[in-house]
Amino acid sequence: MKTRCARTAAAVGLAVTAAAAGGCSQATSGTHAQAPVASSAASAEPLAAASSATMPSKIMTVGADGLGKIIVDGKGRTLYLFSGDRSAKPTCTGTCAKAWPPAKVEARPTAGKGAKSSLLGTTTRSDGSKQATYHHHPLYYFSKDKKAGDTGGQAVKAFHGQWFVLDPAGNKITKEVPSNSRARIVIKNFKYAPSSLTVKPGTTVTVVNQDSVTHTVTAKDKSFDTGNVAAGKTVSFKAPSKAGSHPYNCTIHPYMKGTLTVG
Ligand SMILES: [Cu+2]
Repeated sequence: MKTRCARTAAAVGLAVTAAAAGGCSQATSGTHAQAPVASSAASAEPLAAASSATMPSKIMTVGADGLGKIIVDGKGRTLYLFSGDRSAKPTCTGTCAKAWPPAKVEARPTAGKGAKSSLLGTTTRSDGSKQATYHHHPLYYFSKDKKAGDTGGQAVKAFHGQWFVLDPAGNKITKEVPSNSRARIVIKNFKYAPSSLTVKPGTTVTVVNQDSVTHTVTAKDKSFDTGNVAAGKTVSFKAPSKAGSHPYNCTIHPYMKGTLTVG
């Protein structure tokens, strides 16, 4: 660990050695949940600052609806590659980097669940900052993705290239996101995904039960209730017509909880 950190710091140069050292001590501490990296955000532009709050000290995979397993940061925020990057040298700068904030890091990220440690790396941007790479692809956020699970940048064409999510092997996924997946709740492993979903009033919400037991999606305020959704079945219900937050759970497994926000 020490050898790798020393090498990383040397490669980047004197200017960020202190930052890199900070990253190293963090990496050796074994805790990655809340990276103490806020100090570097002060001089960054607003979007980059927003993304630096979720710097990918950890890279992992999650199942994204309609896309399969994709690469995300430690907080579940979707990461993209840019087809315009022909090598590990990032070419998205200026206006591009405002729309697609680079996943800046201070040290090589660690591999969380599903990610391959050997595919993780960093690259140096033209301004000297460091950006996380996966399978040599510089990683970016999409500025319109607001929360974990958002994949609004998938297959978007912008800045003379196209943007794609990555599979666990580090290859681009070219599939489009199914248009109906925005209002979908998938039940898997006794969990709702996403556990927090925001839809427009009256939207038809599809519920897919991928478990081998029956579940329900039942609003505490009774504004919606799927009733029993048998294993493997798909049902739908209509979201309430008034704006508001509607916590729900499974009447069979009350510890299963989610929130549907209408707004
Ligand atoms: Cu249940």
